[in-house]
Formats: sequence, structure tokens, C-alpha cells
Amino acid sequence: MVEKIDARGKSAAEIVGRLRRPDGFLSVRIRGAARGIVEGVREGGDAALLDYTERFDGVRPENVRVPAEEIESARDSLSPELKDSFAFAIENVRAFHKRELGRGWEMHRNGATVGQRVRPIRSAGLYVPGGHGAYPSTLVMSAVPAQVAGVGEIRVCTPPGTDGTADESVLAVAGLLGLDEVYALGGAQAVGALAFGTETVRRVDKIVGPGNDYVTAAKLEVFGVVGIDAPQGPSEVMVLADAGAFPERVARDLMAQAEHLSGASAVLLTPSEELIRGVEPLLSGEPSELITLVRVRNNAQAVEISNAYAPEHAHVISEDHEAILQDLDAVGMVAVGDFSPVALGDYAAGPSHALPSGGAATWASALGTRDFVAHTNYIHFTRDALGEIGPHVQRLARLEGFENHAESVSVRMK
Ligand code: HSO
Ligand code: ZN
Repeated sequence: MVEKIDARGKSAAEIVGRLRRPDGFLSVRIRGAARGIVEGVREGGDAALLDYTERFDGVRPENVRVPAEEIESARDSLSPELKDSFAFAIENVRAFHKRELGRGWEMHRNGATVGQRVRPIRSAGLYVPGGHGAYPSTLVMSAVPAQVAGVGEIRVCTPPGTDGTADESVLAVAGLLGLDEVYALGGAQAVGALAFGTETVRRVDKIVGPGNDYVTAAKLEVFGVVGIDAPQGPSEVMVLADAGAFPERVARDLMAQAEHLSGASAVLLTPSEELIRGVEPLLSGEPSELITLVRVRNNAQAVEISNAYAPEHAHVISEDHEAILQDLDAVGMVAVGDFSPVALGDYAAGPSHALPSGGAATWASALGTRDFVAHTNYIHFTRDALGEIGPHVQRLARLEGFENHAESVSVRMK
């Protein structure tokens, strides 16, 4: 049953309160289980890794590292059409992230130079989820930004199927991208291996990519030992559409994100009762249970609700889209206009589909090159410039009681 809400007399906070939003990865039970598993891998290494894999995935792989020949043969068995489509997607995602890549800079003032160097992180672990369907596209969306940023070593973890090896299409994409370190490992145990290292899996500096609640909880448990990205939970979309939108298109947009299931949520915000009446009968099956149709007073209220909810995606279908965009703030990615279904971004438009969900869009951004770099700031002063800054530093250091700080300046000013 599709849920319907009349928001017209209600506040944005009230509506957001009624929208489902799973946050299982925060639960004490799941965090505790994830912690136990990552600690188990830390202490037990490969043997623990295999035990957990047997317990949770029902297989005990011969070797968790996928042999290079398997990656190559997966790539070679891809149909020419699929190869072409992946190449198209990879090219767009690469172009987008080349443009995004931050560069270092320097500022000069009277002999004082200050600046920032942007350096790639040395190694990254990319988690590619299994579960409902396979996600070769997710590998594109995290590996390409990492490659553009210049990450030295990339390791990929993806859960094994019942045959004990990684999904064929994920391997094929690894092959297309020239990635040769793929591990048939999933769940919290994969995160533990990437964070602490085992005999076969070398540790990484940062772990990124979407996963189920256990994967996300495990990432939060190892944060600090390694870097992580923002939590990426179930898919979310808010479609802000008005009377001019076509019901059959809007229905597909809602069903598209809802078909990820696993707690996904798709919300239509519209002032048009007619659009709701047109869309509702077109929603069916399991995804329809994850869809909410909300009647709003006007576009302004739709924006208010979206900003309060901070969805992973928003799709704006309205003649007024310029004005609506101006006011939309917390959202991972916005699709603008009738010809830009979110699915374009999911696969091939250019931006990464690894996006902050669960409200994290209030403080986080799409996965991008900035997730794979760190900044080193620097200062470089001449003797004259030291003369100008020196007395200030001495005074401030003495206020804090740090005589040696002050003297490290004085000895240079004599
Ligand atoms: N919509 C998902 C990404 C995805 N869609 C992968 C299809 N495959 C989360 O943004
Ligand atoms: Zn999707």
C-alpha cells in the first residue's frame, strides 16, 4: 500500500517525522556485532576471515584474493555492447572528476608564503555491495574518483556468491579499470581486513563505499584507525513535481529508487492532487510499499520539506525549476527537469552515485576526488617576514605560558 500524506496544514518537521528512514547501523546491537567481527579479524587474521565468510556467506573460499586470470576472463567475456556502455560511463565519470579535482595553492605577503599541497592518499579500500542485485556501477563510481585523485593502491572487496567467488560483472569492471586487487569478501569482516590487514589483505588508509548496516557499522567502528566516507544507507529520492509533470514518468522515478528495496524510500512532493491521482495506480509490487505521496501547499513547502529531510537525491520537475533549485540546499544530488531521471546519474552522467543518505547530506557530499586526497599546509617565511610576525607570536606564546615557543622566535630575530 502506497502511503499518502496531506502536508498542507503541517510543518516540515512533522512530515519528516512521518517518513521512514532506517538507521540500523547506529543500533547498539549491530554496532556491537560489527565491533566483535572487526576485532575478530584483527586478532585472527585470514583464519578468522574465512570463518566469518563461511558463517555469513555460506562459503569457504580457497583463497579470498581473486586470481588475476579470473578478472581478465570476466572482462573478456563481457559482451561488446556492455563493454561499450561501461566505457561510456567510465569516460563521463572520469571527465567529471578530473574537473572536480582540487589543486594546491599558495599565497604571498611581504616575504611570507603560506599554501596548501593536495596529495593523494596512498591506499584505499573500495567496498562494492552485493545483496539485492550486483553493483558493478558502484565500482565505477568509487574507483574512478580514486584513480583520478592518484591513489597509489586500490583494493576492492565485494561479497562472494554461493560459488565462493566475486560477482562476474564486478570483476569485469575491475578488469576494465585495470584494478587487479579484488577480494571476495563482504560484510564487517571485509572492513576489518581492510582496516587492520591480514596475511593476505594489506591494510588501507581509507575505506569507502556503500554497504549494508553491518558494513556501515563496521566502518564507524574502525574510524580513526582508517578514514571512512559518509554513511551511505538505503537509496532515497524526493521528487518535487508540479501539475505539468507526467504521471507515468514520475511513477517510474519513484519506483526506480524504491526498487533498491532494503529500506529505500521514494517520496513525491507535489501541490497537484491530479498528479497524485495519476501516479498512485501506477505503483505496484514490493517497491510501492516504500513510496510516499505527499500533497503540499505549494512548491515552497516542497522545498522546505526536502531541505528538512536532506535526501540523497532530489528530482525537480517544474517550469519553476530555477527558483526551486535556488532554495534547495541539503541534498546529495539534484536531477533537474523532465529529461534527467536520477537513473542517468546512477549509471553514467558523471557524478558519483555514492551519495550521503539518511540525512547526512546536511554535512556530507557525494563521494569524489576530495575523499581520496589529503591536504598538507605549509609556511615559508623570509627573515624580513619573520620580523613582522615575530613580536605577535612572542606575545601570544607568553600569554599561554609557552616560553620556548616565544624564544624559538627571539633567537632568530637577534
Ligand atoms: N541509486 C543508487 C545507486 C545505484 N542505482 C546503483 C543503480 N545501481 C544509490 O544512489
Ligand atoms: Zn539506483
